[in-house]
Amino acid sequence: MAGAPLSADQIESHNAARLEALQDEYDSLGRALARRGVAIDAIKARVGAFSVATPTWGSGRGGTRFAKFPIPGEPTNIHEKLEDCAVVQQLGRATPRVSPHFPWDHVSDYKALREEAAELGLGFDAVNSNTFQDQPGQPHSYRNGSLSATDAGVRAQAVEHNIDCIRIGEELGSKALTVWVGDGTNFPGQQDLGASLDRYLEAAAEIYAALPGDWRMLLEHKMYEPAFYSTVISDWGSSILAAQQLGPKAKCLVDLGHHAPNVNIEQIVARLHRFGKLGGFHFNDSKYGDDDLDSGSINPHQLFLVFNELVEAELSPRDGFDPAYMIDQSHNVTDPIESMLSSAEAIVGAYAKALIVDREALHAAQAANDTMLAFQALRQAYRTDVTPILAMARMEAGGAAEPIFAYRDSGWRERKAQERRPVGLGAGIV
Ligand code: PSV
Ligand code: MN
Repeated sequence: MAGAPLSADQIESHNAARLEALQDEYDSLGRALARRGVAIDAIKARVGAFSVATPTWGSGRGGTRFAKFPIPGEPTNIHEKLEDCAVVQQLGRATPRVSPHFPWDHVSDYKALREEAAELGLGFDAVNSNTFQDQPGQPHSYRNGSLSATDAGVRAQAVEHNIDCIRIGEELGSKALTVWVGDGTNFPGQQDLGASLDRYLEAAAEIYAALPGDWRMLLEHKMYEPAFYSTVISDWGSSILAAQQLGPKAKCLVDLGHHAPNVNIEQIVARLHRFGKLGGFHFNDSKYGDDDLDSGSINPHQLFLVFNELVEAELSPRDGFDPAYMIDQSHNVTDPIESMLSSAEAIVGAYAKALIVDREALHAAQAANDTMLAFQALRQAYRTDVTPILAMARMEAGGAAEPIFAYRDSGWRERKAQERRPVGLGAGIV
């Protein structure tokens, strides 16, 4: 890779020191899996082919409503964000694309930005629009909503911004627009619940009409925040209805943090797939709400169950099944590069575990109503430590056996702390 940010020699010596032990662990796991009828190399190949996009906004330190505590050397512009995402890709090898957010990542020359990313070994994933914040100089405010606003001028501005995002995405080589609106209400009676959705649908149809033929529009639902009484696209039901009304290029995006507590997200995944509307994911984890914590840090089992449904979906594909996998997290207390490395590994690991489920045994137990054996089919896969598969796949692709340690040893952040301008104080991101 021409413009890789870290020294390939350093990664090589990191790997050389670990290769013997890793090979031993890989071979031992290979024998254990072979006894279960699973070929470890085939799983490694699937793992190597899997990828998830990193969010440009996740490369800076996030914050809460109360404060943001920046770290020295964190990126302050899209160019530095790309560099950090390239570090994640170089070491982890599972994140070859970044998902940009506009206008946060605005530049004057998108062709040059695409080349800059390619030099770093990166491409662009779905573009995200932002009609949940006002921007300097913008004629209309989003204080009363955007695509669902009562004011036609506000709606037109929000539509135009989304169309601008599509045009930018075309220059960057993206193939999807992710639309999340913060529209909603805090008071009963504040808005007509039906009419708000009508206005949203009408505006979303204008954006849909501007999609290039091979693009998808990903509708992201969210139960609450910033609106706390009602949200226009609050749940997967509203999302799928909107996607069905808009047309075949509109699909639903599941952000793992955007549901009521205890909701069965894997079932939502299965339902959306059943109707050919599963478009993508924003991976993260949560303890209480939309916490945007690192993927798999709180509930790795849920992540596994989501991937179990995705592997089932791969086996019985519906119309255009090709979900856009993206991370959407806010890294408030860690180095964002480390969090993205750890999250990508958790996501790929959940996929690997889902791949080694004995599906024949699972389906037979389901057909026979043998609850315990069905559960055991999942349990056996879930408790398998797939770390050697992930490490071997990474190493073979030029990444690091232990990415976080390799990253620490690289001294990247310390170097950037000397070069980059400090981040100002302020509140966090949404
Ligand atoms: C909203 O909470 C959200 O999940 C949407 O995906 C936004 O684009 C992103 O977070 C902004 O941080
Ligand atoms: Mn999201």
